Amino acid sequence: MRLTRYFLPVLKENPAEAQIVSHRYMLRAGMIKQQAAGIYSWLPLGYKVLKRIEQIVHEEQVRAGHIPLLMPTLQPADLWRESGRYDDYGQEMLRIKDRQGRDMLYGPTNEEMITDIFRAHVGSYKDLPLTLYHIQWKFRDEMRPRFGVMRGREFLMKDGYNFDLTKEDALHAYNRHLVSYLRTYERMGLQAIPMRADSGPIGGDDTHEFLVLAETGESEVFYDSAVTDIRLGARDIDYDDKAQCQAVMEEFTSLYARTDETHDEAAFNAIPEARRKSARGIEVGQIFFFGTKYSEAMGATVVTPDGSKVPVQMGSHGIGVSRLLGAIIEASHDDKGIIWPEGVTPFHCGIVNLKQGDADTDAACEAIYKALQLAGLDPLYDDRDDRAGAKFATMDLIGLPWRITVGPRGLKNGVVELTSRRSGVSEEMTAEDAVARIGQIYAGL
Ligand code: P5A
Repeated sequence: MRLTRYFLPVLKENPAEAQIVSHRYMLRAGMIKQQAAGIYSWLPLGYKVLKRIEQIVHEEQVRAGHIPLLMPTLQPADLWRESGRYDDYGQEMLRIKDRQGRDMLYGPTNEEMITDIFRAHVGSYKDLPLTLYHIQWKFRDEMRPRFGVMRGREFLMKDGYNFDLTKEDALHAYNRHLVSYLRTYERMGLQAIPMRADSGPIGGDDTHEFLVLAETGESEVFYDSAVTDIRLGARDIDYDDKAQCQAVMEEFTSLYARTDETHDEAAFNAIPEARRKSARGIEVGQIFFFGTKYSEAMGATVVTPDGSKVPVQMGSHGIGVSRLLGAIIEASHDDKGIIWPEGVTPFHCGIVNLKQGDADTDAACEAIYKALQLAGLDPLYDDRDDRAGAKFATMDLIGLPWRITVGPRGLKNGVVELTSRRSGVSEEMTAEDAVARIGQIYAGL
């Protein structure tokens, strides 16, 4: 993309309404625009990152054997009357009447609807196990929408639902989700720690939240610092292998790590003092096992091998897709702007032309731009007729992890400059080498 043809409405001033750095940078970098409290338009740059995040979520869900589908945002109230949650959900639910006077709602989550789909089409243990998921907009009329996309009223969630014959199988689904989530967050350059939590209005006893440690996080958390040393990394996971998934779950959840709702002072004090940490965190996901809570209320049964009928065992699992943009920026920025991890960056590399209009410099930039595209990469070429300082400031703000700077002085010596946004280190090399290096960096992602 050439910057002169793109839509990147960068703000020079710090927006007064933004209290935390991710919100500030998302507004300044022209990624989002607020339309009402907690409701945002996703401008091209923000939309690009959102799509990158969505793609990673999809890939890791499919890898775990989960099946995508799409349910609507609007739901009939009657489904929620069946589960008993229509009245329980209270003011957070946006209630709507259609022209026939029928009660509708903008879905805050989809347990009821997926249970309805299941009961309409599945009746036998032979069709299990089954996990269906979608990535869809939700609406929760939050009391205090704030911090930009972090606590929105309209927000994008990946929500998945497992259906199993036995509790043991449903717990395997729980573990499978836990492992796939770890992998998902790591691909985004994030460490998200599973912590024992409270199940709130979703229900059930077993639940973990995934927390990214950050001072601006809304959750208070308590943990053994040893938990921050564990990584999933590139290990090979067989998602059908119950023992392996269980072992990974235990590895990640045996050390003390809890949100304030389930915090246990005595257990916490049993940790060696130097490892006892209390901090704040951003909740980027949550997994639940709730057994037959919805299937019993809504008559979602399956015939077992011995011919009897039992309510299906279920759990639900959510990732805060739009919130993740905020969480990634909170975890990865400096005083000049965002620093995107390679896995989610909106463009792979920026190209800065230090002397727009100079025939040689323009030609060198064009050649690099084309070579990067030929290598399957998506560069952003700053071809504006502007000062070098202004171009660098924009690149630093929007946070592309790599920048190639091209100027007449370097070209005289046959070199351009390759700069890492994260380390700030620049290296001179030929344009061909710079393109090859960028190619190598992204090859494994
Ligand atoms: C699990 C999937 C559920 O709703 N039902 C379907 C279960 N869980 S949850 O924890 O309530 O939400 C899942 C994730 O969605 C994100 N989230 C939000 N993101 C932005 N703004 C909000 N107001 C908001 N509320 C929830 C969180 O990341 C949460 O973990």
